[in-house]
Amino acid sequence: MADSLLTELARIVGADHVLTDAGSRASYETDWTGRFSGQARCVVRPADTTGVSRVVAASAAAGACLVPQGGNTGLVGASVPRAGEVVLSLTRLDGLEPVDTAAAQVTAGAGVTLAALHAHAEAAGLSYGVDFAARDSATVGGSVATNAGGLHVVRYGDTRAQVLGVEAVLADGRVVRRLGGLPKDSTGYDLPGLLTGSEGTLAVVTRARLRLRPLPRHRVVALLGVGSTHAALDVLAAVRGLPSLSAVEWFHDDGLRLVRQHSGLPAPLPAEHPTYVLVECEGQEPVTETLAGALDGLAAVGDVAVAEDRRERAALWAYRERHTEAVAAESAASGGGPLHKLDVAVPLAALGDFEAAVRRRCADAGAQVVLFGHLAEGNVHVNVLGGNDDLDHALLLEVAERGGTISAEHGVGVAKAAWLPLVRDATDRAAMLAIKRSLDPRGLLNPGVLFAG
Ligand code: 2HG
Ligand code: ZN
Repeated sequence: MADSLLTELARIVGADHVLTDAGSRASYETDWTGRFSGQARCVVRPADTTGVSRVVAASAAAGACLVPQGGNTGLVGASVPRAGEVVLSLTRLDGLEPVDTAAAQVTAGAGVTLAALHAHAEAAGLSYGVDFAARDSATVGGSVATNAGGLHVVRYGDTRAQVLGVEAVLADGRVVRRLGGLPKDSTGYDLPGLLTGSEGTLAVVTRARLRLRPLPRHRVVALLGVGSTHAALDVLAAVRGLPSLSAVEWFHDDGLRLVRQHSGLPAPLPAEHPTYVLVECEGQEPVTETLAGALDGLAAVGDVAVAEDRRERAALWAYRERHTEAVAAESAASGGGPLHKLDVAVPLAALGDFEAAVRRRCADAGAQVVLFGHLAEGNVHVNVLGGNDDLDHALLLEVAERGGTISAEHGVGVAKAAWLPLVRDATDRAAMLAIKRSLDPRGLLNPGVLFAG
């Protein structure tokens, strides 16, 4: 049967950029984890904002639902189709405007990868404050849509803290544009702030005006072996006040074992430890002495490796950054059922107790769990090999009971939509739904994401 929407989309973007056959659609239809997947009516790849606007308008006229997609590195099922939606790929919107060095800002297209954004900023002597392991594929649009956090929130804040403006296509195809980048502007509602973290449910982000920072001239990374999460928190307390502090990450011996097994990396420290903390400092002046001073005499620290040189720093970061791929490889190799990834955060005062409860529940369920994440924010990546929804429910209850959040930086997506009531009460959800309904009254944008059913 002829699909007149496909004909119309091909007229807008060119037939080469409307993917209809199963083979060319496949990589857009399954997410990075392989856990979320569905069939798309087609994948459409406009080249610019006008193209996105026309695609959205044509889809709306046909009553077709859209799933916006960037680098498809999301982990909550928000960027893949679920029931025959049109996948709107933004990867061709990869334009980077010249860096405004006086304002320390840049405007980037939704399809620019984080790696390309970093390189562009660095070439102008500046840096972008958000970074994470999926940088080579993850895009500006996707990171704005999820309000991605990453490795340096302790210093620079999350993506929302970098977003000075956005350009976005509304559900009917009209374009809202706020890219002026004025640091002071108190005229009305903060639409860029609202669209940041809206997971493609309110509008399609096409460009973002982003804050940049001075490029640090000095960096140091220390990997510390400690006895427990409580000891890791002692390290955090000791470094928290350093103005140069740019990351405090943590993982455990079980995660390190998987990383080494799947990457072949050597042991990072002479001895093995139950828990590891990675601390990074950066600044315009040398930072190594300051970090050493803060750690000096700290009883919690068993062993330490320090790196200043770029290559050696990357070598230490690899033990933390390669957890995601190592856990995925282990899950695939063990064939022990689906990998459930819960990105949560709890108040630091509850972290040790939360960790114990998670380990207990997973052991009782006969599931293997690997915990790692961003210690400074109490952001735990709970990776359950052979997980299931009942166990997710029990674990997310443990989070909520401690005043935590069910999504710290990956978004709610479809993965956590059913659990939104755990952390957002009825009034709060009604206010969010009112916003959704006023901007997308027909529910065409990313249905099933954020709000279940
Ligand atoms: C990270 O911090 C990412 O490495 C991925 O947020 C976390 O794989 C995960 O669970
Ligand atoms: Zn993370």
